[in-house]
Amino acid sequence: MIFSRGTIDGIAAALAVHGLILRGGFNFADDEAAPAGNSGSAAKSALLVGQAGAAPWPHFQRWLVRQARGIANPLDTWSREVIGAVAQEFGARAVSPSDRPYLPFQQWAMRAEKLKPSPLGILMHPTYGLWHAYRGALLFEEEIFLPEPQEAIHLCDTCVEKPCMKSCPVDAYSERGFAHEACLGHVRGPRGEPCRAGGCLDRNACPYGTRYRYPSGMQAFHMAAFARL
Ligand code: B12
Ligand code: SF4
Ligand code: SF4
Repeated sequence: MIFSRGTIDGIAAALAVHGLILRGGFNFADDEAAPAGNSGSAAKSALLVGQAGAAPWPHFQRWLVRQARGIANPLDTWSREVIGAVAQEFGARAVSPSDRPYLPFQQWAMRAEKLKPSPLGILMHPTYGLWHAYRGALLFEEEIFLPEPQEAIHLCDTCVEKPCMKSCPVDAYSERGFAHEACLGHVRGPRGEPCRAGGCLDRNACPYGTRYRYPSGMQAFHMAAFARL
């Protein structure tokens, strides 16, 4: 397949039906250990698929009511299904952020959109703030031609107060990284209701991208998946 602007536009249109967007892409370097493409040969390029704000949430919810009750990892299953169908249509191999061994999605995202991590580990987007994520990637065995991503403003650099570092009751995020067990203990415990019901207090304290903030029901869903409530 020859990659043209039209192909990329076609992929974007097929994803938009599900509330998903293309999050940029890149070509693997010749000496890089790239994952396999469709035929099993090393992929030459990747397009990242993700979400800005809660856009896919209503699509996912409509799909979920048609599934058997208690389905495991429903958001991953939905993402694999819809991104897998787009991959098939365009001759790509779809991969997921939850595939094992983990693929370096955040490193890929830093290449594709020139984003940098916030103190929370979540990549900071100049428009969406902390309210965006990756749902998959399309791997191709051809190179793609995309304009070089523009340098993104890293909002954390000019954020003096850093409220995201001051709201967690157990100070789970610090310069030493994320204290996973301390967070889990609090979320599962008697005083964890605010995190369980409305999401991470540190993430919600960030003043940027608030227009894209996930609704509380969606945050509660992600928190339940994270803490296996
Ligand atoms: C394992 C994992 C975790 C582990 C981290 C354990 C650890 N110390 O590595 C735990 C369970 C703690 C975690 C939590 C969360 N995670 Co997480 N996680 C992953 C996952 C599946 C694999 C990470 C990995 O090892 N990759 C392999 C390495 C080689 O790739 P990498 O790009 O170099 O990975 C970087 C990250 O691991 C990062 N990192 C290290 N520790 C942590 C901790 C957190 C909280 C985050 C966000 C990143 C992070 O540093 C690495 C170096 O660049 C990725 C998806 C993926 N495939 O990358 C999501 C991912 C990083 N997580 C994500 C998110 C949003 C979260 C949460 C904030 C929300 C949620 N999902 O519930 C929570 C935090 C809980 C809270 N308090 O709200 C997003 C980040 C999106 C973004 N905008 O940047 C990702 C990309 C998933 C996605 N679908 O988009 N996560
Ligand atoms: S509160 Fe400030 S430092 Fe924290 S994520 Fe938001 S912009 Fe970055
Ligand atoms: S979810 Fe709650 S306990 Fe965990 S880091 Fe966020 S504020 Fe802290």
